[in-house]
Amino acid sequence: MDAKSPTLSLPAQPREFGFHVGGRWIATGSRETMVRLSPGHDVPVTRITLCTRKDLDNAVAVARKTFDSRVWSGISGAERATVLLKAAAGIRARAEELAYWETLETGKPISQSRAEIEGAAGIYEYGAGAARCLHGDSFNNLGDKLFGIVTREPVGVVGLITPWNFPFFILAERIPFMLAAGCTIVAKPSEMTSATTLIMAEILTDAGLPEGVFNVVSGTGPEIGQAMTEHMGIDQVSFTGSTAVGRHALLASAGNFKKVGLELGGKSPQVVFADANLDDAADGVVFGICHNAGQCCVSGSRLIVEKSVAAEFEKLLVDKFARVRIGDPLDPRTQLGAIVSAAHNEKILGYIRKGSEEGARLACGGESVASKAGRFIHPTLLADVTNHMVVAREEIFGPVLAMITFETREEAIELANDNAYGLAASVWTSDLDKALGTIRRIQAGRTWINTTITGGPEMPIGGFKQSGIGRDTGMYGVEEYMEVKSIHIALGARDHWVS
Ligand code: TXE
Repeated sequence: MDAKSPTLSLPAQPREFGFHVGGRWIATGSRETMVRLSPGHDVPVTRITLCTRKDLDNAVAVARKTFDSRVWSGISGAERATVLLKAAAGIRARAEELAYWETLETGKPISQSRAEIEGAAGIYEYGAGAARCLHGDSFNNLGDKLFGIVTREPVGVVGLITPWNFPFFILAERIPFMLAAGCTIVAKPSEMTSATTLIMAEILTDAGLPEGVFNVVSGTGPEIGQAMTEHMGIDQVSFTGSTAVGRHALLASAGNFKKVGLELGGKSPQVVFADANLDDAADGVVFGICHNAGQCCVSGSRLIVEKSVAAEFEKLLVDKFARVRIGDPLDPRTQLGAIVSAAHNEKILGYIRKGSEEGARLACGGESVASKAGRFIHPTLLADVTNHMVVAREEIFGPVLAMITFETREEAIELANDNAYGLAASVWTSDLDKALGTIRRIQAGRTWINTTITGGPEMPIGGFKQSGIGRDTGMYGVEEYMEVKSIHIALGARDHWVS
């Protein structure tokens, strides 16, 4: 594999970032830093500041003061929308820069980064619309002497903790909704992928967001992330990451009973019935496990296929997996990029070994791609898997598909639901009754019929069971960052209690 991109070159030296609080860059100074190596090239690409707890306290104080000043929460939805639309334009103007740094830090293909940046701009535009659509309820049925109004108010200061798999896109699935609601934010990106979150702070400032509304404190999870979940000055935490750390975040948030939104892991089923268009289904299943090298919370990692077509479907998958273009993430032709870190790479390969030990049959893949630099794993199909094997139960978070067969629809539903996670699911069939009848009984927050991993900001995301709490995006995503207040208004003369 050629490690050198035909179109984009690697940076001569790592780009240095300070951090961004109160609408301004703050220089690293004497703080420690962390250098990020590009997963596809093993070359230093960014240098990130490891902020201290004091930096976090300062950022929270700024966000609090800004919230209380009502400079953002007190203006109209129309004014908030103007800023969000300018932010979308700012993203588009810097799209190529954002895509470049996103690919360098994550190892994802540049074509994918470009599509995500464009998609993210659209989410800010949706957020602008949402800011103007917020409304409450009124109750005219409380009798002639009482009238009720229900309003929504921004929750306050939100702590936003994001992961490394979709640093910019996940940010876009949160920020516009928090801002539409009128909240102020302190964000902490994954220490592996902070660049585009920091750039976003600059874009928002340039778009006219008042200083102190959006603040970024870079640093590690155990230090800054943990401190955020514990922080008494934060009203709500939005955490996206592993289920283990999510549980930890929930417990740590109990200090001031802050609201907690969690989007966690998944082991999402792809249910393929014999009457599906098998070629389409195989293409969708391959995309669903290869997109972002299987490092998506909604990767379709458990294939549940009807036994009568299992052999034919397996052949289709093996053929398609072999044709997925693996390579330099900076090459626009690449479809499957690098694995985010050496430790994660080892974890994925360990799961593949575990599958073989448990009796799964390696139908294809199973090993690293020989390359001069970076780390890549061939798309892997583990066949003859049963639902109790570790490879069918745990989130592998790599291009590794576990194939399980079923004979009846009841069995398919049972297999799909027999897992601690409930983030996403797909069903493939040409029978609409069967499709809806099945999807209605699968415990998952984001589902698809005859497609996978697609959608738009209108549609809510989030999980059932151990995949999380709460919903992001859509109008549900704005409400997530608001408190509900009931206002009771007395009408007419009071009937006195004291006679
Ligand atoms: O996630 P972490 P990691 C899953 C996936 C992956 C595994 C581990 O299975 O293999 O998680 O990935 C911050 N308090 N997902 O280790 O540690 C951290 O700095 C508060 C699924 O990268 O959960 C980062 O910003 N925050 C997932 C964020 O949490 C803490 C996406 C996520 O990191 C913290 C990523 C702490 N104590 C991984 N410790 C998805 N749902 O898409 C760390 N963090």
